[in-house]
Amino acid sequence: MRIKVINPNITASMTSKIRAAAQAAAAPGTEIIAVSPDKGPVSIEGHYDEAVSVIGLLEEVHAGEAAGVDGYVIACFGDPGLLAAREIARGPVLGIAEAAMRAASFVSTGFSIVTTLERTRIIAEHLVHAYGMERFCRRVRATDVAVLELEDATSQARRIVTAECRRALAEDGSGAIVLGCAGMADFARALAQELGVPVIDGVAVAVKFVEALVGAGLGTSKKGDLAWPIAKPYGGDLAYLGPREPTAQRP
Ligand code: 2AL
Repeated sequence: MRIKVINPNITASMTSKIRAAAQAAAAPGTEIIAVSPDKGPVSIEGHYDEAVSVIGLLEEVHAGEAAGVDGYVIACFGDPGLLAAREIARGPVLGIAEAAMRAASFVSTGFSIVTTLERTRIIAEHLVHAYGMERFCRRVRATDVAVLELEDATSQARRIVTAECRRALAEDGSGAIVLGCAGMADFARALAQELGVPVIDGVAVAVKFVEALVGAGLGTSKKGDLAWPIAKPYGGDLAYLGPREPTAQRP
């Protein structure tokens, strides 16, 4: 089975970290293809960053479809372009935020999300509502750690995230922690040991969920709003993204 894990920002060190987390989670027969687009923001910390990142992300999904990839993980906690990516993919496409929240709901009755900036915290709250996870998510907490600080070994990011997780467990009545950024993937294992509760990195659980779905013979429904995009010309620099007839495009 081949799973393409897409970091929608262009920071190579973060893609390496995401690759390592995905490979550590993957079953022996799973090949992880971890990539980031060649265009877009260095980090995704707001709606605008997300919107611009989606072009490069969709290019990677198109390339994955041409290569016959079995499923995808969108490795950014905003789950940018998730439904658009599902429209153009045969197999399952999972975002790390949705995967992490659903995993947390299996192992606790309530969890806290610990994320990066205050504005990202608000976006994560939107996702909690979009995914119907209000009954499980007790609180979303910001750390004011910028995404690229997570790539800087000399920064205080790890210490700050750990302290916020401790506050979450003390104050929120939560039984699990969801890490609210792909750049925190390498914190999960040690944090779980340190805190004594499940600490969920969305990259790892999204890989496991894709393996399970593909293994169960499940792909993205092509009935309704996730059907192939309607064939039509697109103009200007984006003409190459114009949807073609599904039969012509995907035999
Ligand atoms: C993220 C993430 O996972 N990758 C990125 O660039 N920004 N999420 C976040 N909450 O800051």
